[in-house]
Amino acid sequence: MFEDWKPWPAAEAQRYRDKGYWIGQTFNDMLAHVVQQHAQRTALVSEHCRWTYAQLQAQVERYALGFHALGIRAQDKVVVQLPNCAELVAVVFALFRLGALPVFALPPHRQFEIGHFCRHTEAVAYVIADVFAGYDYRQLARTVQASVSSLQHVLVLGDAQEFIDLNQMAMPDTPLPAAPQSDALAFLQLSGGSTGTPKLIPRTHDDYLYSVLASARICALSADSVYMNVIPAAHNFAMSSPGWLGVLSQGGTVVMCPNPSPDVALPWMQREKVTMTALVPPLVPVWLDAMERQAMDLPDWRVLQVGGAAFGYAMAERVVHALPHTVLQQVFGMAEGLVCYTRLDDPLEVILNTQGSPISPDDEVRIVDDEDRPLSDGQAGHLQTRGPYTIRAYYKAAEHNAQAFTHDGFYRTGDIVKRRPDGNVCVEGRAKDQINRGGEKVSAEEVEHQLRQHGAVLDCAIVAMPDVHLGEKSCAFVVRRDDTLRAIELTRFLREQGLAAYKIPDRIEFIAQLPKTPVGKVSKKQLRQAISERLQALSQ
Ligand code: OOB
Repeated sequence: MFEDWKPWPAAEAQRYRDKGYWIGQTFNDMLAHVVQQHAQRTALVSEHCRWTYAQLQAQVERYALGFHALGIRAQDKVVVQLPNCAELVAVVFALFRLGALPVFALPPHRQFEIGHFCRHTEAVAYVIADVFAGYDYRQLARTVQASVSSLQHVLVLGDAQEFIDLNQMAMPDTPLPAAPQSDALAFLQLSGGSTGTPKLIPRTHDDYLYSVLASARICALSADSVYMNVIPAAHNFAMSSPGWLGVLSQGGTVVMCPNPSPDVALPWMQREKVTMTALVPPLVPVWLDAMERQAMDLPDWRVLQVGGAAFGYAMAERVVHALPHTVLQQVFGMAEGLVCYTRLDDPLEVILNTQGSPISPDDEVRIVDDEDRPLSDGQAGHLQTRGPYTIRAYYKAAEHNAQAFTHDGFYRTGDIVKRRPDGNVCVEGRAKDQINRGGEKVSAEEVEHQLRQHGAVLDCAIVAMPDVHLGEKSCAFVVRRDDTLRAIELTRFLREQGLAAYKIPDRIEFIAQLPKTPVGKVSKKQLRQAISERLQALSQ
């Protein structure tokens, strides 16, 4: 059974315990501790509520009793797809309390992704909001439930229609079973992916709590911290780097903002006296422009984190000038584990030029050439990593695991980096077959596979193309069976397959045949060059 499987070899796990990284506590212990210390402080603010720690705990207990009464048990999987709101936090802690595993979906995911998560994990329940950003998730739940036999319950925040109202669950007075142990799996996180189907990342209480508490220290969080969550709360950056879990671990306040647009988010920053927030690179100029237009001053704002995708020197410099009282912190991380931060007291040169250094002294960073031979500092190569919070395998993906991890347990990140003699890492590029649309990751193979399902597509290849706003967008090169096939027909087809909108190619180029490398593989390098040149010619 997979559930008995331990993500780290026993000897390594013992080493991480002996070194004091894994402290034998769960997120339930963390919450109990912080509630005891800070019961009356504000834990969460969101569109419709403002909860103290005591109120958060009461909400967690209600949800845990309700889920238990429905029959949700330890190790059951529950797909959670909620916008940024206080209830998301309460649902997650309630599942932790039962030892059930949240499977974190993002709001843009549609039936292709949600169906896959539910089937792959044999999820018993699916938690959604009724409508968010104009989209009715109940319709999605109907489609998914009709095709996934394990899915017994759909829980809705808001108007539940025929489903269960999350806030009206029956709560019989039966005692809850024992809470899980710290070495148990806590949840399944989503991988950005470079394969045909999205992979799931199994994280334990021990390893994740370590990364959260160490991140909280690095970011100097305290009970006075007010962190605003504008990027999706289910993403690893927002959850744990140090994210809402880090802030809650210290008794601070988490402000759940449902929309990252400056029209919505900046007034929230002002009203709630936010001290820290995390953005993906494309949001940075949009926020700075809006602040300049409105001559807005945010005197409480101490730290701005930027990560998830490449953040250029020029924009980093603009931040430093535009926000003289705010420290910029670059963050380079991955849901599989390793997170690097520039430190708050680093020299400006480090903050502007690097993506920082790892959380843990025991994060092993190895930079190798194409043949896995180690390179020295200053040389750019493939980043491989192993450590106290980096997984050793994906969830139920034996075949893929054999390629994604080295025989000695290092994760092949797919990133091209170099390490400076001072230990800071600079991200130079990417070797994995992925497009990073300003932090949203698209697996080329996954979308190519879907495109090939169309009868008029003979072959296709998807590559990244440069984009001023997002850094990268996706371009699909398609060899068509006949000339009548139009790009719009292909994008409509992908949408009908239930693919999340951010995965739909931003551009489709028809081509007579795909260029090949000498060994006969599709040359994505040539395709990337072709589309960059074409875009450059068009812009002249
Ligand atoms: C974060 O996590 P994921 O799992 O969505 O994506 C990980 C990948 C990295 O392997 C790298 O390719 C890219 O996103 N990335 C960056 C970056 N931060 C992430 N590329 C260039 N510069 C950066 N600063 O994206 C994530 C998880 C935790 C904290 C922060 C980001």
